[in-house]
Amino acid sequence: MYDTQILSRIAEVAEKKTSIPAYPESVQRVLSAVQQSSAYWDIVSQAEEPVPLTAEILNLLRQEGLIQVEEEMFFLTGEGVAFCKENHIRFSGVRACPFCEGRALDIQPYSDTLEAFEEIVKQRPPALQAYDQGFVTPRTTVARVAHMDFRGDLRGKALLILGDDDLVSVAAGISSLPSHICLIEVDSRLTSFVRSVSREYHLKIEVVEQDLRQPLPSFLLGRFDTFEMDPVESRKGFELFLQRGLGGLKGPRKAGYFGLTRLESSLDKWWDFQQVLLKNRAVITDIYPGFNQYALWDYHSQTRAARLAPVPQMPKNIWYTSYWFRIETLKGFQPTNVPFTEPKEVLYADEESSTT
Ligand code: SPD
Repeated sequence: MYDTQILSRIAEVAEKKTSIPAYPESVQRVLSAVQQSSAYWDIVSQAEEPVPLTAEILNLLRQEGLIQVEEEMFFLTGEGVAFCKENHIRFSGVRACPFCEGRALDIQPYSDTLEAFEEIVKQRPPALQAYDQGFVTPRTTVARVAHMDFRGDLRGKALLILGDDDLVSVAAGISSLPSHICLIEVDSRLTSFVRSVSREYHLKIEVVEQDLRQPLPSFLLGRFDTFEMDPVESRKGFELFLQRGLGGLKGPRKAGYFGLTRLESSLDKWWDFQQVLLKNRAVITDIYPGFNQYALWDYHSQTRAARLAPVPQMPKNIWYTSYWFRIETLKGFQPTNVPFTEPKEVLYADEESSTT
């Protein structure tokens, strides 16, 4: 008979060490992930717990003799196998649909957009850690466009994009579907790139170079049907991005789209995000797990995630993914439009973040 208290004990110690909420289920998820894969970054990806927590849980499971590391790969020990069997902790064997990459959307009608987009992005600027950049794959960007169109939020609609290393403005422009596209972006490399692509391909993207900590300029307030963003995931960062997105919308029953990851935000933090949405009279209509797949970024070795890794491995496959949300505003929503005055650091980093 195995001691199931071990899961609670590990969760308790991991939470104490990382200051990230941990549950016996967090430990189970890591044990299940080790059954799916032996490579560290794949385990992190599949466990879907904040990266520092997964790293700590792996360390503790190793100390408890339930997992072992051989040539930098993770395996259950004999004791670990018996423990998982006894406690019904196992990988189901079900994987996301390879055709749609788990997005439940057919992007075939956008294949011309994808083809042109893939060509254009060959010249894109590399991701900068300073702005938490790390762009999604071209298929992901085009899938975002497809999703907005699928839900009736793109065709003939005015689209506001808040920060765009993913280049959604460009893909939406190539699709020719929106009536208007406006991008607000702080990074001058990206504003120059989008301006030049827009000129060359006649995409008519309005580009405003501005830090989102500043209020939206009045000419952008209440002008849009839809907003899109991939926000930083501190609580304050999310709220700031959301305020700017909502500020751009024309009124109730307009839509917003954004990504949230479980690798830098615990479900407890998600609860806070959802409170912010509710407070702002916005309701979640769609959530797609694993929709956003992020290409590996050059600065990986300089991240906290890399420093915390129990083995000195570099990721070989895409490991960073996020859920894709659609929200709608309801009667009574009243966004604020005030400057963000707190130190910049609180926007980017908290105890759960590890790649910013
Ligand atoms: N810093 C790594 C890349 C992360 C890109 N931003 C993801 C934010 C998700 N909301």
